[in-house]
Amino acid sequence: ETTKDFAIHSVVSLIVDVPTIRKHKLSQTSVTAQNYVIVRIRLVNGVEGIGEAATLGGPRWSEESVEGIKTVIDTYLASAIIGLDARQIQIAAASMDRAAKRNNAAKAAIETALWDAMGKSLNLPVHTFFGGAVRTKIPVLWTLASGDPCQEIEEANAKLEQRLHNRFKVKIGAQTPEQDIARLTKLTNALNGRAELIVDVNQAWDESISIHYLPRLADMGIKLVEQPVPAWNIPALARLRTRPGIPPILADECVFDAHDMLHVANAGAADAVSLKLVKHAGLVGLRAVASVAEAAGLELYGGCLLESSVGASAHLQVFSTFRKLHWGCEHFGPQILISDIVAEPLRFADFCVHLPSGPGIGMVLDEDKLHRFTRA
Ligand code: MUC
Ligand code: MG
Repeated sequence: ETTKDFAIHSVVSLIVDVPTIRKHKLSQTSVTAQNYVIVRIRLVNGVEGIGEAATLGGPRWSEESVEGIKTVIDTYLASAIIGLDARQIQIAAASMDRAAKRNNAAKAAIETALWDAMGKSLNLPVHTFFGGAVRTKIPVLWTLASGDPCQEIEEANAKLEQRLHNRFKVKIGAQTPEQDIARLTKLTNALNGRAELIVDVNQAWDESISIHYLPRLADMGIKLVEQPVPAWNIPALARLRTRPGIPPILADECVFDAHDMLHVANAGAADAVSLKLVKHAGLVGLRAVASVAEAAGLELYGGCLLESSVGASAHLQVFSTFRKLHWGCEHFGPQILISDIVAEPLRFADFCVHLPSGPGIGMVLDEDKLHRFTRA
């Protein structure tokens, strides 16, 4: 095959809204549908690569919304890569960086589609390009986020019974800390050693609330606390970690790029980092952030933004190559949708999500489902 075969012929972006099976409530927002931008990149050789940019409640979890992502792709990023060789991902990424600052979710969706197109052209799964998978399944948690402890206990029990999940992440911070402690007490009592719990505060607390409540979370047996304070307050995280009785801290919104990771590691502000394509601008960026974390002795956590099987399988292509993935992953997203958008969704069994075996990211779009959820 000639280089020309791999030239990028077209870039199409679609906004897709998929309802969730229940309301998902975070500290700052609540969603009843997941909004994605699906990117389809066609090469001159006829192969199509796909990628996904996930958001959570419009521009509330981070600054990017599906409307913004689609506009940036259609107006700036598509023209920056059309005609380039899809195998030269670094050249495409540099061209996108010249065309637009940040916009990491938009860039990640395109980069994913390029890796997928390359993998499908060469008949190789994308993890091959990242050194090859060292595991074919990854422990996966489920997030409890209805806010109603009775519903949450029922949901957790069902997941345990079906052997789908035995670690749960509880979204807190939408209520007062006392209300959240009461809710968590009900959950820990009901689950009583049958499952591990971690919490995500999504930046809702400040340093003094954290000083008071983090030791109480540790006493309850909470294994990990994600982003208790605002993303900017890295010094507070570092001070909190020097206090006795503080559970391990997971950095999420305070780490977007590798520079952020270095800063957090140097400050001693976290024990682990949540890795997400939407934050790191693509698979290469995700690997880079993970490398900085590994070099600093931080643990890796496979993060998500409630992706469909498209975005989730892109993450798994890199997560599967880490020699150590201490906290497993949280790619339960495909299971919270009323329907996936691919022909053969990711498989969940034995408390794990399983790495697909097909070429590229291992996913093929289901055109009917995609059409059903595509925004007019
Ligand atoms: C986040 O902040 O971690 C991931 C899982 C979930 O329930 O919310 C997201 C975002
Ligand atoms: Mg988080």
